[in-house]
Amino acid sequence: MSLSSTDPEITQAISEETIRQTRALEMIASENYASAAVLEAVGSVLTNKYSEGYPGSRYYNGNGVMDTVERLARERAKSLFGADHANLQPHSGAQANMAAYLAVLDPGDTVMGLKLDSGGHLTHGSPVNASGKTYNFVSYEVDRDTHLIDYESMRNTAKASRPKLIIVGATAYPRLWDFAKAREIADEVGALLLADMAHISGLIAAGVHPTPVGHAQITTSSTHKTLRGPRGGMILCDRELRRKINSGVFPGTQGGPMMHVIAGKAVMLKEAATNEFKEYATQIIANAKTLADHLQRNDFNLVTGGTDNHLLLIDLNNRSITGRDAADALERAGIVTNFNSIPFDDKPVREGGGIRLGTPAITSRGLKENHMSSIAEWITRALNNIQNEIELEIVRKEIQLFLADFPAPGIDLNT
Ligand code: DSN
Repeated sequence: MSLSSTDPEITQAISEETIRQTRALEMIASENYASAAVLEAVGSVLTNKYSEGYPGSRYYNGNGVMDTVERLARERAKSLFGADHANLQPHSGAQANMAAYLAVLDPGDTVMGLKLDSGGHLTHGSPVNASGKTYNFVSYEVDRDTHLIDYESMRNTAKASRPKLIIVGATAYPRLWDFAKAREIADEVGALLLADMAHISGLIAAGVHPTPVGHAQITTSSTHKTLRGPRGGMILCDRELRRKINSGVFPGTQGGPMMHVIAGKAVMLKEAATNEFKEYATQIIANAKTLADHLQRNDFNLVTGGTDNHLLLIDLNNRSITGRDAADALERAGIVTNFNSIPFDDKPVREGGGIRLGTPAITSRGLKENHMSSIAEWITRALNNIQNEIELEIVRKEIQLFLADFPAPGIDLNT
């Protein structure tokens, strides 16, 4: 029986969400459109199977096909990123991080991560997250003036706190990382280096952002951001850490892997090795840089003064509005973003002094540099009129009309 005949409410919700995803400018930096092939794999019968363990060593029978799927995913990840070992079982980027910590740390160990308002992630030691509750996290920050990662301060903090692990990577940092320098610092204090490349893994796969692999002994990622796969996570690591990392995932922090999602990850990894993917990743950065230029011309302040990757962080301090109010007005105008803390923010986390914008999803729809001036104008009009519902509605209609020429990958509105 089809979903529409058994469950009209869920059918209706999926249909509404499909329309929402196609009619708005999707500019959340961590979101994207998975291909039809990825969606097909994730919606397959592989969801029915229990596969605890790893290829060739499972706790349940009937896993021959699952071994093939997981081996394909593993080999594709190793080849794409040049890694010794890959584990595709983490259910998410957060799970990948927790499994990696369990693999190499003991409770109470000191770990260094980027502070949340400098662009860090919850799992990099936030006190409300299991990472911050289990390990003794110390933070490094971006430079107070440039808002760039300050490697000298990273070195000084590392020397003072002697961490066992240093984490590099962010959710809201618009510039390139110097992974070689971070490894140098980690070596100086005898720490392991973990790179959380969740946001930039698609750019790294395409070779348009420096890779942490070869510098960080462990690299974690989600698989659905710039990589454009199904929602999930993965871990890459040096050969020597292979067993510890595998145990950290299963049985350390997870039970049965989601084999349907691992199949989707395998499909995504094949797509990410193509020339088309390289063009897409190159275009993401070109679009972000062009959008940054247009927004700056319209008097928006960007954290670090621009971008080198897929995201921009607007500092709203010169506009007297909070990130939350700005993001809400943008949504009413058909531009979906998120409010975000900015470095040294004086606003509470749930208000945010800025908004984060990303170009991955709009690039997947085929938008190019010449479309960025229109997007900057729509953002400007919306944020100059956050209480003018008529103007917000006019912008929303203009965007909807514009997007009709750019079908969203993986979405067939005729079915
Ligand atoms: N929630 C993700 C993001 O939006 O950056 C990080 O996991």
